[in-house]
Amino acid sequence: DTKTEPVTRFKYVRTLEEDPLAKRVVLLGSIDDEQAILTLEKTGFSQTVEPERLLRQVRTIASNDVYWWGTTLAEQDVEKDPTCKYSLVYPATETHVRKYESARLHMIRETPEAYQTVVKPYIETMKGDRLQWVTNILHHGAEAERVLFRNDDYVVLPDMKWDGQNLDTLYCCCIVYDDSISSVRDLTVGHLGYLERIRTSILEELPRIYQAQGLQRDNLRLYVHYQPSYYHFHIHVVNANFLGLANSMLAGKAILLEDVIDNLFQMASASASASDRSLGYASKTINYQLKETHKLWDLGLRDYAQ
Ligand code: M7G
Repeated sequence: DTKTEPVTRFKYVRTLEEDPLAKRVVLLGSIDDEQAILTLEKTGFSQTVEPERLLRQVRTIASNDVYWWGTTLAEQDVEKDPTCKYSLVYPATETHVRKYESARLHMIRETPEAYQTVVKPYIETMKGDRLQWVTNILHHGAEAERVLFRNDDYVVLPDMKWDGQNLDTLYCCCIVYDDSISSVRDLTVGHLGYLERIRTSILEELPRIYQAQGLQRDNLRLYVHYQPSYYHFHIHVVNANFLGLANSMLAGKAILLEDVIDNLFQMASASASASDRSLGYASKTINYQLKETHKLWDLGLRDYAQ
C-alpha cells in the first residue's frame, strides 16, 4: 500500500534547489512534524522509445513553415517507465539541509596545516550516526539484494542516485570495509597495493556483471570526493559517458582514483626512504570548492579561500 510510504505524507515548505538542466528539484518539507528533504528528478527516455506512448495527448503551441512545436502528455508506468525518481531524507538534520541547499561556492586552498587544525577535528565529529547507512550496508545486510559484488576489501552496489536499471546513467558506490580511512587525506603510500587491488577488481567485476549490456572497463569513471559528505572511504563508479552529474563531477570536487594512485606512487618514488609508509595525502595542499553554508567555512576554512 503506497499510502503508507512516508513520501506520500510530504508537506512542502520551501525549495532548496532547482536544476532545469538536470530536470531536478529539491524540496524541504515535513512528514509527521519532522523535517524531510525530497528530491524529484525526471527520468530520461528509455532506450525503447515508443512515440505512440509519448504522444498520448498533444497540444500544439505554434507552427511556421516546416516547423511545429508544442507539448505532449506521455503514458507512463511506475514500474517500466516512471515519471520521476524520488529520494527522501527523513528525518533530516541541519547538516542534510545544508548539503542539499544551493549556496555560493568558494575555492579553498586547504594546506596540510588547515587540514590538521580545522578539517581533521571536524571529520571526527562527523562519524557515528551519520555513517549508520554505511555500517548497515557493510555489516547489517542493508540493501543486500542490490549488492553487485562483495569481497574482503569492499562492497559495490547501486548508488542511491541511480535507479539501478539504465546503464546510460550507471552510478555505483564502492564502500571499503577499512573504517580507518575517513577520506582521501588518510591515504598513504602504504595503501598503494590496497588501492590498486580495489581499482583492478572494480574494473574487472563491473564489466563482467554488465557484459550483456556491453559495458567496458574504459567506460567507467572512478573518483573520490573531497570534501565528501560521508567520512568513510568510498569510490564513485560512474558511466564515463554520463555527463549529467555536473556538480558532483567538477574539478574542485572529484579526484580521479587513477590520479590518487599515481600521486601516491610519485610520492613513494620521490622519497629518500621508500619505506616511509606514512607519506601521503595529509602532506598535500588540496584545492577544492566549498559552499559558504558548509560548517567548515565558519570553522575556519574561510581564511584559506583562494
Ligand atoms: P559523498 O561523496 O560522501 O557525498 O558520496 P555526495 O552525496 O555529496 O556525493 C556518498 C555517496 O553515497 C553518494 O553518491 C550518495 O548518493 C551515496 N549514498 C548515500 N546514502 C545515504 C546512500 C544509501 O543509503 N545507499 C546507497 N546505495 N547509496 C547512498
